[in-house]
Amino acid sequence: MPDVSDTITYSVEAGIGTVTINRPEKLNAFNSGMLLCIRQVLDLAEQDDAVRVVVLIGAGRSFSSGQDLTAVLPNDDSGRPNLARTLEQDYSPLILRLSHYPKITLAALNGPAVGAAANIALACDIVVAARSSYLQQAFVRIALVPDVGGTWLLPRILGPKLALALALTGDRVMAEEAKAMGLVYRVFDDADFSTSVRNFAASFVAGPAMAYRLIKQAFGRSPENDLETQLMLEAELQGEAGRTDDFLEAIKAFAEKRPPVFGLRRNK
Ligand code: LHQ
Repeated sequence: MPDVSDTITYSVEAGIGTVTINRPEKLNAFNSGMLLCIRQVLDLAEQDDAVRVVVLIGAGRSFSSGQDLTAVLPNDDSGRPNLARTLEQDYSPLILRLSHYPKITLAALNGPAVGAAANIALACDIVVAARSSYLQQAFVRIALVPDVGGTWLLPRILGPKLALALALTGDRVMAEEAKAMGLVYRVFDDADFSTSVRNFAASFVAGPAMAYRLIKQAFGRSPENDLETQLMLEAELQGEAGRTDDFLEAIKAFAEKRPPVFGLRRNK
């Protein structure tokens, strides 16, 4: 297994690539190197055929407390922090990478996901959360603007009023409430959170990898498309899905009244 860094660890087991944000003494606050490391690990996981799903989780009692507020940040000419540069260099490439990532990504909120971390979690395909965890657009509490894609994603998930209210108040949204809002897909009990996450992630391992990839493409491009364009895209992607060995197997399994076994031959 690659020894990525102390603060970002990576392991692969039974088709699940697990990226752990591992700086528990700072509640997994991000610095520049950690964000770069996550991108490098995503590259490794993409290239590794054994990895079918990538899980992002925190070590200890937090998912992540967001940007490390004690890190030395670049300054502008006047000597004030140049947060735009931090975003452009460290965060935006990660968000874009996640939004175009071909394999399934799961954010597993073992604890609070605050500020930038909340929006990194939401950039993953599916968010699952421990019952005691929460998401927080905490930016306003330190006189900042939601970033890391929050102002793009939140209105699309929640609608404009609720998204704006969360941004203006910086209120914590507990796991069950986040589920009711559509931010979180499943809430698991804290006591067996890691087992529940593993079982949930495992449910994708034996699934149709190419269909997952194509589904992600369809949903990824939907926001920019009108209906006609999206219908054309669906036809194109479905055309591709229909040519896979997995689809042939599914039809055969249906006729034979048995569950399909996907991935028998490698689909490109
Ligand atoms: C931390 C942090 C942290 C460093 C806890 N940094 N040490 C901004 C700038 C540029 C570009 C990118 O985007 C952003 C957006 C952001 O993400 S801004 C950051 C947003 N996050 C926050 O504002 C959260 C700050 N943390 C907190 O409010 C609290 O720590 C929470 C409410 C998360 C947890 O509180 P507690 O459970 O009471 O834990 P704690 O505060 O005692 O934290 C434990 C340690 O972790 C402590 O260190 P220490 O050495 O004193 O034991 C904290 O200083 C450290 N820590 N968050 N973001």
